[in-house]
Formats: sequence, C-alpha cells, structure tokens
Amino acid sequence: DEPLELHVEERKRQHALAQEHLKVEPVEASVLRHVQYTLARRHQPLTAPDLYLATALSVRERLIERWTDTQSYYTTKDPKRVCYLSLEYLVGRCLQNTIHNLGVENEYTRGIAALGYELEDLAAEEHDPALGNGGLGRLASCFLDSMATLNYPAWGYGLRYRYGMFEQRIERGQQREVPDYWLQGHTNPWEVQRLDISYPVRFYGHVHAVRQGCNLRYQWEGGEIVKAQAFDSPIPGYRTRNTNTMRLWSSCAWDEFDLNAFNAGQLAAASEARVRAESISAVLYPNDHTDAGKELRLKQQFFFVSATLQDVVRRLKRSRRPLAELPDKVAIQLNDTHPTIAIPELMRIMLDVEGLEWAEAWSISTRTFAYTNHTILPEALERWPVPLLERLLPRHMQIIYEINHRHLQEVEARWPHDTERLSALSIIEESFPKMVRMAVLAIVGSHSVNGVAEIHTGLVRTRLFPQLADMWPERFNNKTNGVTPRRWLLLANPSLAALLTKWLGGQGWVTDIERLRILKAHAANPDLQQEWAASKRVNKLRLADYIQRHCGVEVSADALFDVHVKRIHEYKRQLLNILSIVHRYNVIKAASPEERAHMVPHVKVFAGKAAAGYYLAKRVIHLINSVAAVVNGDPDVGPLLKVVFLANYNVSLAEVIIPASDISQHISTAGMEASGTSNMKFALNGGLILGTMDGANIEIADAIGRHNMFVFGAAAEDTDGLRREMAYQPPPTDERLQQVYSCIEAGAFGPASDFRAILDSLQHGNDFYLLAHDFPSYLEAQAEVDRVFVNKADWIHRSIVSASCMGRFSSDRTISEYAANIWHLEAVPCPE
Ligand code: CR1
Repeated sequence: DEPLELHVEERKRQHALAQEHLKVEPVEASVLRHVQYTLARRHQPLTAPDLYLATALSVRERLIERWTDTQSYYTTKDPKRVCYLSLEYLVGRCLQNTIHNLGVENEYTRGIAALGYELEDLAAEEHDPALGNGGLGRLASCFLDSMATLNYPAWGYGLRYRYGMFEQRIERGQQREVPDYWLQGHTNPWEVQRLDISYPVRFYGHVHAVRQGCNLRYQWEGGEIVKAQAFDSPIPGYRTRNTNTMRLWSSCAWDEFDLNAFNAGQLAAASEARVRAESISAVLYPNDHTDAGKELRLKQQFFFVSATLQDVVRRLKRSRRPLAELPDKVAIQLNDTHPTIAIPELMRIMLDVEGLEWAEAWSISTRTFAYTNHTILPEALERWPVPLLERLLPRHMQIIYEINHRHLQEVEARWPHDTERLSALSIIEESFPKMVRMAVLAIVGSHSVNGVAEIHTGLVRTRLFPQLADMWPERFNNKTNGVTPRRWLLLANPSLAALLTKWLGGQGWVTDIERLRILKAHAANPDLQQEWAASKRVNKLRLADYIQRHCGVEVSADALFDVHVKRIHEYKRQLLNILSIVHRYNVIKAASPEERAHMVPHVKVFAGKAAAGYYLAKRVIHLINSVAAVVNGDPDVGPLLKVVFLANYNVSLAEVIIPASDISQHISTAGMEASGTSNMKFALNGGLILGTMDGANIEIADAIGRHNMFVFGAAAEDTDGLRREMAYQPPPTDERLQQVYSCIEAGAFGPASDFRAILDSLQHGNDFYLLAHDFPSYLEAQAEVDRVFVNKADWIHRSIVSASCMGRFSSDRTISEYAANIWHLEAVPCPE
C-alpha cells in the first residue's frame, strides 16, 4: 500500500485539478450541471425558465469567488467603509449586468447559443425586483454599481420587502394595482440568506433609570422583540474584482413559535407574534413623495436602522476598535430622512449600552452621519407624532428631546431672545399633537447635508432650511445625481455601445464617459451620423415591436418618438402633455390633406405608476388612455398621431424605452423636481430633451448647450410671484387650451364626469402647477421640435453633441465626489 502522505498528496492534487476544471468548465457544461444537480431536472426537456435559473447559478459561482475574496481582503485591510442606508433599491434584472461586469459575455453568449437559446431571451425570464418607488431607489442602485466599480469598500443596507412595488395593469383605461410577490415561484439566485447573521430589534417597552455613581443611566426594556435576518446580494464592479454587498433585512419572529401557547391549545395566538413580526418587511410603501404617516412605516424604518447599526458596531468590535474610532472607520449616508431614526439609535447604543458620555457620543455620531435631501415638496418631509414615538420608541423620544434641548441652547447662545428662530430651528414642531421633524433632526445630527442638483441644493438652503443653513453654512453642499453608464448605455443600448466602442477605439468609455466628448468634433461627420441614425432606428424598431405586442398599436419607426415616462404626479405635469396632445389632435382634424402632408408624425409614449391613493394622478392615467383610444382609432389621423400608455413601468421597461426616444419630456413646474435622473439617461442615449429649467435639466443644458435642448415655461424664481399675480387677477385662458377643455367637456373622450376632477382642478383651481401659464410656451417649444426634426442632419448633429457632452452625469463622478468630500474614503482595489 502507498504511504498515507502520498495518499493525501494525491487527494490534494485531485482537488486542485477539480478546482482548475471548475475554472475552465465550459459554460454549457456548467449550466447543464445546474440543470441536473441543482434544479434536479435531468430528464425533462429544457425550458427557458429552467435555463435562465441554471445560467444565473452558473454565473453566480464566478461571482461568489470574487465576492468572498473581496470581503476577506477588506477584512485584512480594514479600510474605512461607507454604509449607504436606503429604504429603497430599484435593482433591475441582474443576469446580464453581472455577465457584463464580469467580462464573460462572449463565453455566455456562445455557450447559451450552443444550448439552442439566446442569452437575451433567457435574461427576460428574470423577475425585475422592484424594491423602490422611482428615482430615489434607482439612484441608490446606480450608486452601488459605481461604488463597486470604483473599488470603494461599500455596503448598501435596506429592507427585503416580500411585496415590492405593485404591478400596474391597465383595465378599461384605468390603473389597477396587483401585488408584486416577486419571490414567488422561483428561487432568487442573486441573494444568499445569512443564517448566521441576525439581530434582535426591540419595539415598545419602557425606559428604566438606574443611578450609577452620580449619573443616571437609562435602560430600554420590555416590549416586543423581532428578529432581523440578513439576505446578502453581491454587487459586482465593472471589470474589477471588487464585489460589494447589498444587505437587506427581513423580519421574522424572535421565537419561531410560542410553544406554551401552542400547548395550551391557542393555535392562533401561537402564530400571532410570527405574523406580526413578518408584517414589518412585508410591503414597500408605494407612495412617491408622500409621508405614509403609518405606524408600520415607522416600524420599518427603525427595524432596518437598528439591525444595520448592530451590524456596523459588531464589525467595528470584531476589528478590536473602540467606538471612538467609528467616524474614522465608517461613513453612514442617510438616503433621505427615512433612516434618520439611526441618529438617536446610535446615541442610545453609545450612551446606554457602551456607557459613553453625551459629548463624546454626540461628536462620534455627527462625524459619522451625512444626510441627502431628495425633495422640497412639503408633503414628503417626514414628521412623526411625538405620542407615537413615545409609545413605539420611548428611549429614542427621550434622546430626541435631549438633542433638541442642547441644540436650542446653542441657538439661544448665538441668537439670544430670537423666538422666531428658535421655533423654526426646533426639531419638535409645537402642533397638536407635537411632531418630530425628521429632516431637522437629520441636519442637526449630521456633518453634511446635500441636495441632488444645483438648483435643488440652492432651494434647500434658501427656501427649505434657511435658518439651518445660516447656522451651519459649511454643512450644506451639492452632489448632482448621476446614472451608471453600465446599465443605461452598455446594457440597455447594445447598438450605440458598439458604435461608441468602435469610434472611441475601445471600451474605455464604459468607466469614463467623459471620453464621449471626442465625438463632439465629429458630430457633422456623415459616416458617424449615418451609423448614429441606424442605431437609433434599431432601438425604435425594438420599442415599436414592444408597443405592437403590448398595446396592439402599430407605430412607424419613421415617426418622432416622444416619450414621457416617470411616476404620475401633478408636478411632473403629464396632464400638460396630454392636453397638448388633444390640441395636436384638433389641429390635425382641422387640417387640409396638403397641410397634413407637411406634418411631422408623432408617437406619444407614456408610462408610469400612480400611488394607489392619489386620485388625480389616476384620473390622468384614465384621460391618457381615453385620448389614446379615440386618436388611435381615428382614420382621419392615421399615422400622424399615435398615443400609447405602456403598463407597469419599471427598470426593464425603461431599458427598452429610453434608447428609443427622439424626444423625452421633463416638464415639471420649475422649482419642484429636485433633479430627475431619467433626463440623464435619455440624453446619454442620444435623445433630445423637451423640458423646463428645473432640476438637473439646467445643468444638462449647461453641459450640452442650451440650444440643443427645447426649453420652455416659467423660471423657478418667478413661480411664487406668478401665483400671487394670478390669484389677484386670473388671466384669460389661452384659446387653444379652452378648446381642449371644451372637447373633454363635450365628451369627446368618454363621459365628461370621468374627468370632472381634472377639469375642476384646472379651471377652478389656482393653477398651482402653472399648467395654463406654461401652455403657450410649451406649444411653441413643440413647434420648434417639429421644425428641427424634419432636418435630419441637424437633428442627428444635436443628438450626437448632447450625448457626447453628458460625461458629468455618470454616477461614477457623483460617487467620487461623495467619497472625496463627505465620506473621506479611499479606493481599495482587490488584487486579481
Ligand atoms: C426626486 O423627486 C430625484 C430623485 C433622486 C426624488 C427626483 O427629482 O432625481 O429623488 N425624490 O435624487 C424623492 O423620491 C422622496 O423624494
């Protein structure tokens, strides 16, 4: 017999061989291995859903190697990390994103083809996880992509909702909400349940004071304990080994089952606690911009924040560091006010659990936290009733009072006897009941407060929190949003991506979109123009096909594709758009055949969800669909005007729509859209913008040249004055707009009663959103669009110039700014 050592050596050799084999295992073999051994479907015919899952599992293996390497590298290096706290992520599909970031697209495209499928078709099998409402959640996901790509040691923390954003169906022209049980019916290959990582989270209970020497110490006790269970998703950077983690918490009962109750025959009582616990992470609040004002919502916020901070403190302790070093080791970014309760929770941990003194604890806390504001709409500024906080989080309410007391003392010292200032600066609003202003708490407790576009940051300083900006001017800063060129160009627009790679001599642009600027000098080059137009056409055909399949409406790729997609909201003014479409319809109907022959054919594309309880927004969806039905069925109009509403707007649908636009609309009432991020995606994909001087439109216009954008409407600084003037003396309604009202009232698009609320808001309201006011200049801008569109060379020139000047709007730039100026973070590239 061979000596034992040799045997061991041989085993090692075999192991190494197996490892090697794994590495070079062809894609087909790896996918089939998963079909056979993971899915246990050896003898069934291959189906697309199975093959998608097997492919995802195969890709995941490669991903996990990098992930574990990165995490252990971070542990060894122990660098400063950033924790991005967000109650929303709009991840989008993962398969192709992962394949591209790993740089294995050729292998996988070929391998899947060998199995008789197209990779793209398999990718479409993936359910698009929608754990967010709109721009804010999608921004968080773009940020995670950039942080990984730039090799920043980063964690995204959030909630793993069982039901994400509702699925929107359009029935009889109206929105119906269907629950989105995104986890049902399949395993999610992009997450790993960390059974070893869970924390208790307490609610309710009482505060107990104990004397310690000459000090009082407080203890939060009793109440209800819920378990936070970690689910991790790898976030791969693009062409780097670094793979970060998005950790989402799921709630479950602390004691799986109350056995005593069960034994006593109280079956229902025994599972009650479980149901209550699970309800915390059950559903995303599908409210865009409104404070849900629900106890459950506050529970969600605290649940996610408490688990996250326990995780952060545990990691610090594992590296044997005292809490005093927290700000050197961790930066915590609060994505809007939703995670603000983290400030009193960190204070509680330091004071009550770790025994620190207030002054030190406060210094640690403020140096750790930074806050991003995403809106100035008053309805979105969260305020929690004091009685609710006292009941749900009694110790936190005490701490908030103490923070406020010390804060107001500072105010009093700087501005003695200024009661007006004191009440404006107070964290507590003296209403009935009293309210905690979460934004004020966030600002008082952070070292940085940022807005998301220049105009927005200005308004945060001057309109929203002038006294706070006065007190701490150095705290306020701007970080204009950005979008990841990986998902929004490389993945969503393969034909344009190929063109860029060819013209820019390589794929370097994917991580450095400033390089697109080179194209500007070639914008008039006929070869480039011709390829550019061909690429746009491919994307328009793809969208036309989608429209045909989903709405049964045939549209021509020669028409001007005019797109308005985003959450349905009064301030975003989808209503203004559909009213102008009714006007266009009237003009076409009144035109002679000769005149019609000179008109530019339009395809008007709408998509977006309305919050379930937002009555007016839902009426607008109904109006759009009703107008669509009449216009699309009118033989007089034919191809000159088509109107479609695409149901269930989400990341995947955006990927089809955005590359296909000629024009996209970003027409919020000036001063109301904080930034917008889809405007960036459209422009990056060569679409031109029809917009108001609002949010990031202003900076985009600066970057691409204002003459390359179609701008209209009141300016932000004039809106208040205009409203006052109009209230004093209502101006006459534009004749064309009056005619549009009359059509709707006469029942041209169905019973006028269906649209009564809309008409009332327009005719008897005070035109708060300046719809009537902006209508004439909006029509003028549209006429200009039509004039330019007929000159193909001019149009393409503008399209190339604007895309090529979009370098500033990569989320890579945004994240570099956060890292340098707020987080003081260094890149930690993981060696290959
Ligand atoms: C803003 O409305 C911005 C995103 C991301 C939204 C939008 O203009 O682009 O945030 N705000 O910064 C929001 O959802 C709750 O506030």
